[in-house]
Amino acid sequence: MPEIRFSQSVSARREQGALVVTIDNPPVNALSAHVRSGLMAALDHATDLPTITGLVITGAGSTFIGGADIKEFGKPPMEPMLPEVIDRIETFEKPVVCSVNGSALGGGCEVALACHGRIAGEKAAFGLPEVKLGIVPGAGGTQRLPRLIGTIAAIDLIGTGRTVNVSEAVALGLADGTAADPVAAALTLLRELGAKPLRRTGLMAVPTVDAAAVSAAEAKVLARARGQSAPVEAVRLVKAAGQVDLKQGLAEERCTFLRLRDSVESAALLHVFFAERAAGKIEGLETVSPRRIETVAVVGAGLMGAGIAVSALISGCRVIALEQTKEAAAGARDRIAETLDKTVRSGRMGQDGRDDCLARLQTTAEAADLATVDLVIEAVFDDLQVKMDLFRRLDGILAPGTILATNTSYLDPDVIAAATTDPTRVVGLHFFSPANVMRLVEVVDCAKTAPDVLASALAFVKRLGKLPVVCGVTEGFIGNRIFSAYRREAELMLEDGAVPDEIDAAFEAYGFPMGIFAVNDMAGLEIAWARRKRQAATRDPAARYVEIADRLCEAGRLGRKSGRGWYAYPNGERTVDPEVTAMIKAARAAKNITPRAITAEEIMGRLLKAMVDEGTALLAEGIAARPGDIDLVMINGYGFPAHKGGPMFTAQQGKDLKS
Ligand code: T1G
Repeated sequence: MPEIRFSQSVSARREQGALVVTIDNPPVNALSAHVRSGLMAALDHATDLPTITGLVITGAGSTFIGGADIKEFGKPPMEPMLPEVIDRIETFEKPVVCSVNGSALGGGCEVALACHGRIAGEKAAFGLPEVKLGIVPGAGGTQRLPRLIGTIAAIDLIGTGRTVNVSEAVALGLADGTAADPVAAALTLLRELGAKPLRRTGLMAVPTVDAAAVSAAEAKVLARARGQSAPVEAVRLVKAAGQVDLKQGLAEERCTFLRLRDSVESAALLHVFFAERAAGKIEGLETVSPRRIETVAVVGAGLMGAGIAVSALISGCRVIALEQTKEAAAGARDRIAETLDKTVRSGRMGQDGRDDCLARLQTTAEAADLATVDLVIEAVFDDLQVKMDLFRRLDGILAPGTILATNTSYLDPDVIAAATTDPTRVVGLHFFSPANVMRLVEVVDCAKTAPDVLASALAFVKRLGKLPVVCGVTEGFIGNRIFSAYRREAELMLEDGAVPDEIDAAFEAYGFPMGIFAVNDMAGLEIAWARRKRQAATRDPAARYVEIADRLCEAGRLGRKSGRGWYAYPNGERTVDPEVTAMIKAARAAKNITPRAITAEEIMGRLLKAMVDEGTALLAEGIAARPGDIDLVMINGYGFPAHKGGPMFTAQQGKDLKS
């Protein structure tokens, strides 16, 4: 059958009397204006030709429809608008069935909801992830989903923005069935539907449900929202679906969608979305092929190493964990197995997946076993001599193509690389703890790192499902340098008149999960103390230096491990300790500082400024390539609230408002 073209991205062919319409708008078949007009034209065509029995809508490539075209946001609206297209599908006189070949997200899921039948291919996924972009569904999702799958499940899906796979979609009633050849199955369903009155989702009644269950589902979503407004609005709209008619519900949804689309929250989350996509793309690496990485060695399987090993195993790699003794190697296997068990308990992996991972794990005390691996990640104690000795030894054992990565947080990877005969194969992979959970990895482009080694490191991190951010060599890389800067500012404020609890409260009210001093207590104060002692000789004597943390350490207050630090922890509860308050007072008195009250607004303003100033310096030094990279590090490594977009985004917003 010849192809009929309706627009640059929408075409169709006749099959078994129906029109099989394909959306081909790479990369993700977003609902750009030409897709919307193409769909309308296809519907017109089917109306005009009485011999056409109905429509099957599908997507070319691996996505069904990735949603509204977010690159059109902020541009003048172009007809036809999506709600119009969706209304036309739902009220169409002939059956319309979608063959969901891949992800049906946002507007894509809303198209599917309006169809009279939905067949899921094996790779299908459904979701309304709008809240992750700071908005709510804008084309009927909040009104049609509860009609189809019930209010409770709709609150969960729309309020969290999570995506469901095929089996869950079928169980929820979101998909009518699944098939290896979804177009063929959709054509069969179309024939069956043709024989009876069409089921129009928007006209269905929302199933009645117990109010207490709705409240519980709502509470769960709101607990995660942490100051974000989109999930709150999304839940409100889903609940309204059960109380008002479709027309009123849709009008309320559209109005909320348009309001949120212009919000700072949405601008921030879109910035994060695009920053994440940009982070993996490095100028000059576009044509560089990464090396194949299938077998990974992790040297030093402590907490960090075990987490890295688990991530690599889950991604399908073979892993060799190297320890110093046979006993330590056995301990490493236990730690890795325990972390995998935790993953099973959390529901993120099945028992079979765990067994499969363990089957790909080898633990050893023989460095010679690493001879043929593709990548070695060193996660031993952060001591320069230890790491240099290790790299020198490995350099003599490994095949020439093997990549050597260091997980150091503060040491100079160029010095570590210099211990090898081939520093071009050395790169930094700075994971965050716990490494099997945290998404961020700073990929350190060392002075001599070869382009294909950097490209391989990036590809490997992405394969782990993590977020790589490239940075140059500097003490603490991007994240810890910024962390040091705002921690220093926080300590200056202690001298100026604030107490730890006030600073932490302001930080947490802004949206960070935990205050600066509480984080310090959790991580332990001794590593920074040791660093300060190392740096004492070279410190600028004219620069303001806050000694309070040193006094705490000298008093044995090393953080939670020692039972007390910036706070006391009676019964595990974080509590203000008068002893610390007295130490702070004494430090002020020793410097003749008259304390003054500092408001929460000033506290947050000063902390943000410290972050932005350090970020600006990192950009100027060429350590970070883009402001968005800095924002990603702060959001994914340090708990900066994503819906505020990161410090650099916040600073830019401030400038935009002033200009
Ligand atoms: N619009 C425009 N471009 C998009 C896009 C979209 N919706 N989604 C992705 N891209 C671009 C992306 O910027 C990148 O571009 C490329 O596609 C590949 O993306 C009315 C309000 C579909 C699961 O939130 O989750 O519908 O960097 O690297 O890993 O209610 O993209 O190459 O230039 O992520 O294969 C709701 C967002 C929109 C889905 C594919 N939809 N996208 O993952 O590729 S709002 C979403 C994704 C909405 C209605 C409303 C993923 C993906 P570049 P990628 P991937």
